[in-house]
Amino acid sequence: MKYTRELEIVKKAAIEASKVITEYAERTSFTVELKGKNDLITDADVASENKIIKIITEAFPEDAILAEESSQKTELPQGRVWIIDPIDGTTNFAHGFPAYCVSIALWEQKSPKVALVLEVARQELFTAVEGEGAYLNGTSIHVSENKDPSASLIGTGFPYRDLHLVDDYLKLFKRLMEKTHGVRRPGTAAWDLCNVACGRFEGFYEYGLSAWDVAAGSLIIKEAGGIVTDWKDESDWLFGKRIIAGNRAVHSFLKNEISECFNEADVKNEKISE
Ligand code: 2AM
Ligand code: CA
Repeated sequence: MKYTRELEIVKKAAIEASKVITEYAERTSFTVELKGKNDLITDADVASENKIIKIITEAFPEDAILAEESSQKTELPQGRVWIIDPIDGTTNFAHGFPAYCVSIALWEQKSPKVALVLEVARQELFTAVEGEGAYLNGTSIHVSENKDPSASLIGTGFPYRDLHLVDDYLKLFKRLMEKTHGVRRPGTAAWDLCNVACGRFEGFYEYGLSAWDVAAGSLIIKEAGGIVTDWKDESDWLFGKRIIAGNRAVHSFLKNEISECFNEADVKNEKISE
């Protein structure tokens, strides 16, 4: 198996970070600050990120880091890059709502090679290595085989910063309420993607997400047999700020529904701001 040591180190980093996050959650004495509009950061995010970066850089000192709370964020550094979200679902964490993750991916030569998402409250550990399948707590997982959109459960995230597409988003939301078993909004994109990977959701879509929210979950879905694209059905999902994921049939259904509800320019390249 390739990347054995990387997987071992990333598991160690995530488990240590999860202990840090749980200590803060149990103390309930963390500070909450605003980085921007509706954009929270707690001292647990910073402590988790410091712990992960320390463990990864000690093991792989040559590798670059792209981490939510401490890096320059608009493009990937050269070479091997660890893409880190120390808490995905900070708003949930800050309110004591139990759905928040550590998300870490190793990016190399244009794609993620190793991925880990640890949902801290449930201790669900999702892992994948390119070409080696996807696992939940060590058991192999696969996307749902249900091809029927009308019997599917769909995950999404609500827009929270750049709200200029909200009317179209709500149009899509209404159509999906009518056409599927339902729509869920857990509030942590990394875990949403893993819920597609293990077959709980048939599909997922969102706009406005950042690279560290989606890097790991996307490899986990692909290794579980699913599809991940941007809204143009192309591969710019890491920095493109628009993502669709699912089994093949429901991915295609969501792609068509999105093109029915959003202008072509918004599907393609209209800017979505930070
Ligand atoms: P974060 O907790 O790492 O910021 C939910 O739709 C997704 O969007 C989460 O992955 C969350 O990641 C991201 N997000 C960023 N800012 C957000 C906010 N203010 N409210 C909700 N989600 C936010
Ligand atoms: Ca985060």
